[in-house]
Amino acid sequence: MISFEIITLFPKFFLSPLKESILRKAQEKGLIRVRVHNLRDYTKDKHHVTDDYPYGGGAGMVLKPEPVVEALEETRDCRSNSQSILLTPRGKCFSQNMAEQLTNYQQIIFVCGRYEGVDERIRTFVDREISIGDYILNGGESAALVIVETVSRLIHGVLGSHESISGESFTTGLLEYPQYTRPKSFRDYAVPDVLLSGNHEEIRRWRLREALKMTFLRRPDLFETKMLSDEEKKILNNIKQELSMLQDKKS
Ligand code: 6GU
Repeated sequence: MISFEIITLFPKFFLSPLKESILRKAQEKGLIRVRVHNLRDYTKDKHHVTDDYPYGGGAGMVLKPEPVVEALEETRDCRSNSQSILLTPRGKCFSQNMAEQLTNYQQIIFVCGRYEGVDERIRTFVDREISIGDYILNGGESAALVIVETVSRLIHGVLGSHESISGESFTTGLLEYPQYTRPKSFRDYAVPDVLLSGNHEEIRRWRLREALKMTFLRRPDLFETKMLSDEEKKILNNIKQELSMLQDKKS
């Protein structure tokens, strides 16, 4: 069982996302536990102040260190192998690889930063800093949900067999091949014949080719890190030839 602890100024933000679908079932099955902690509960002053004006002046407020560090220390389970994460646009960019690493911890504690900033000294009290991409959110709350969901679905038993992850993109290192369901023809757009052929080997090869083509066209950067099998190399070369022939015809 992996425990996620989320330290936030906006606990209600998490109410419905954690009560739906796969994350709800994962909690009911006891595979994950998610607890949301209100940062204001860890203040010691009468007015429960969590932020203050920045020294040196400037716009916006800065998250104070005392409540955050108090929350981290009260939440951390010393008996389990625990990882604390500050969510901030300055962090290392989240990835499927990072999610796989995080499944090795028994407890993951998130501190949701605010976009105006957190007191710099908070950074020395967390194990790492993570961002979920190159854009600015109002705070780390959405990022915490993204990471909880990504890590949870890697835990054995969270997905049913029909939702299996073995063939999906970023597991194979390729973008996914196109999928179709009924009807066979929709507004003059037909399902590719090969998928109706019942020939499993041909279908496998078609899907691999489409996945390689999609990746080559949209995310060629993924090939920089992916190891290709001999079959994949052959198909990819064939795709490049085909595409360059199409180019030649146009010009
Ligand atoms: Cl973790 N926080 C904020 N405020 N913005 C972000 C982010 C995190 N990741 C991407 N943008």
